[in-house]
Amino acid sequence: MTATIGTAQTDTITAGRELDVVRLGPRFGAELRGIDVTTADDGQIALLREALVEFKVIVLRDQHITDAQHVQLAQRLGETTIGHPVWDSGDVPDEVFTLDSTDNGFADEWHTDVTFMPRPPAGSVLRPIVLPSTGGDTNWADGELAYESLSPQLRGVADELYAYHDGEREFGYYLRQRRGGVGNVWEGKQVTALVPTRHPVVRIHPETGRKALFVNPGFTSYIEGVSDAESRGLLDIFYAHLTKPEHIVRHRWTLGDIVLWDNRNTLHYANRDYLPERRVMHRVTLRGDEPVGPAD
Ligand SMILES: O=C(O)CCC(=O)C(=O)O
Ligand SMILES: [Fe+2]
Repeated sequence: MTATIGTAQTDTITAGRELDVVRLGPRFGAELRGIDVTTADDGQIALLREALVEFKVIVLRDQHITDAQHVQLAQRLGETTIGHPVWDSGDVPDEVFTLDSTDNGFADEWHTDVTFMPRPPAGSVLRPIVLPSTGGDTNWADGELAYESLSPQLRGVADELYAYHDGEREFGYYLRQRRGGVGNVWEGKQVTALVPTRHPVVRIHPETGRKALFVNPGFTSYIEGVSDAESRGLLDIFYAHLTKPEHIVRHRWTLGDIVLWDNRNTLHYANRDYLPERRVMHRVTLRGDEPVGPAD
């Protein structure tokens, strides 16, 4: 399988079949055309999987699928997880996580999905169910671009650091009040508490070997082994750098879209600018591995 990635706006990647690639930005993100996920053959799915690693954020359009087809697509791309470690998404398949603005389902803080668990998802597959007339765009930041554009000196510091990620602030109250302290079964274990988990600040991508800045304001609570002030200062520098406009692509949703992202090297943020209109999204995540850093 070859992937021809040039500097033009439109490239073609080939795997027996061809898919057109329209870039979302100069460095990452792409819309793939010429695939129908309900009828795609194995070659096309392999190409989609490869494009996901290559471009980090993939947009597909005109895919009007059901939850079952959404889960099937994810299962063809990897191993699926349950929807979420603690969230009860209601009357949907176990693999589906529902974000409904009428049930406090917002994502207006930069985050990487589920980094508060030891094995955060490798990827996420998201589609809109209800969209506001305008607004509710989603933004992704590229942690590899951010790492590469840090000064070499700070890259050297970051390479050595570890940080704790904690789901308590976001989901602790929900777990206790809404679930009575009994969440879902994640990685074969019943989640009854959100225990801070330690990850490298720089993550080496298991498939490409590339390094990404792997901290996020949603879940990272502090950097290990430095003072509180140093931890806050370093995280502020990393967050401001990760979310520089040059490191971001933004998607304006239409019903029928599917967006897939590599959750090992990106962060995302959903604009909360459409209230009182309603927005509902369904997400299925792919099982990931334990993050590995340069010092491991
Ligand atoms: O609603 C969105 O656009 C993104 C929500 C989110 O953070 C997610 O699906 O992981
Ligand atoms: Fe998310």
